[in-house]
Amino acid sequence: SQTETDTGTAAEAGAPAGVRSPALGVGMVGYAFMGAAHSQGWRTAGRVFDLPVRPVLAAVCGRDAVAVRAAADQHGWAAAETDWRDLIARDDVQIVDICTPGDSHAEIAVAALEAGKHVLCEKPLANSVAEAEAMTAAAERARARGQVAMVGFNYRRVPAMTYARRLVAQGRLGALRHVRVTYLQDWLVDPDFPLTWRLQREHAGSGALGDLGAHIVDLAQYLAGEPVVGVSAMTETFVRSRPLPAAAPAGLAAGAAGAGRGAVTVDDAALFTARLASGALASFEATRTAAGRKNALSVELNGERGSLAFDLERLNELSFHDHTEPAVSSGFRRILVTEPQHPYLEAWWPPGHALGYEHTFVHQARDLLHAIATGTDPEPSFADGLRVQRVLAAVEESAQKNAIYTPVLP
Ligand code: SOE
Repeated sequence: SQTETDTGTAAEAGAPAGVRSPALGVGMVGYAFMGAAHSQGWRTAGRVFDLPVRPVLAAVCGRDAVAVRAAADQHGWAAAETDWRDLIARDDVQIVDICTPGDSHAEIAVAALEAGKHVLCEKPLANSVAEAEAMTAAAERARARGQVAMVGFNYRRVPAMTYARRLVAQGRLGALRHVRVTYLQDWLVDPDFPLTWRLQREHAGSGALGDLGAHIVDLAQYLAGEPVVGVSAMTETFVRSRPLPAAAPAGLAAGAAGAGRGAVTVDDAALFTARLASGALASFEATRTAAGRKNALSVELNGERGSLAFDLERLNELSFHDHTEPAVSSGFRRILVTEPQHPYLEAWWPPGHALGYEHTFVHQARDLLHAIATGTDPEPSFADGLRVQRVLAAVEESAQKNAIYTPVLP
């Protein structure tokens, strides 16, 4: 059964004044870009949403004692640890939030689940299918004990995406024919961007594929409500060696280059077509070398009865075309997804007062806490993360065979 404490005060937990729901301590491993984003989610969720359990930012963990203490102060964590095993062992930590590179996800997640903790793990779930399988098996065993494990595909929690899923599930698009998704960034255009962990297979598992492709595979499967069953893929590494970094840079910042160069062991870009279980066709493009594209995630779904289109750079908007309307007056119309009836919006600002990237992490924290409090299966679960991992593996296999169609499951 889940361990709950009620030792925190409402002020500590960020609950609205006068509200006292049980507190759950969060321990976060990693504090770079994703750690900062998750901290924002944990700090804000209880101030905006009426939560059945409220998060307390108990401790953050990183290897450098001085830097992790500074991160704790900056992001509002009560304590700092330098060994993730000590973080997991803390009595005031009931949720372990993993924001480290992929090479440590499996070890930390399995240990945390076995120690009786709930787990939130950044995407991609792991660096290999075998690791993702072990994590999913550990999550299933923990589920029987009342614990919850969720993978951080935060873009499901853009209100327009959650609403799009609702429209698809209601049949407003009818049978899907096409799913078209792209995720484009440009921080690797510069050939002198240093060789950080995201460019090393042993740390990141893959390149644009796991970093960005994982998001769009999850989004496509979530929005369509069905799995990818096979892929035909090409990947490319345009810049094959890069300067070694002088020091570990934070987030996507280039940081200073040191002496010497090292080999890039992951893809810069991945392109693939796919079949979904229903027979719908999909196309995916993930790259970190698309000059001028900063965080450009786009989705289009075409069905028998209509279409939906979305662009993350205009994330409060969803375009919808209802093909059952008379052709003379139909066409794509812009829905401003800021009404209180839209997902998550009941707790935010009045209509038209837009949300942004950071809010997806607030929604993620909210949904995890609801799953814990109500004992419901979390979404996306580790099993969802594993489904994505299998698609990534099939993409790599297909790319190695020169775009030969590769089934996701044998
Ligand atoms: C880097 O490409 C990155 O930080 C991804 O790792 C995140 O998952 C994405 O949300 C933003 O870009």
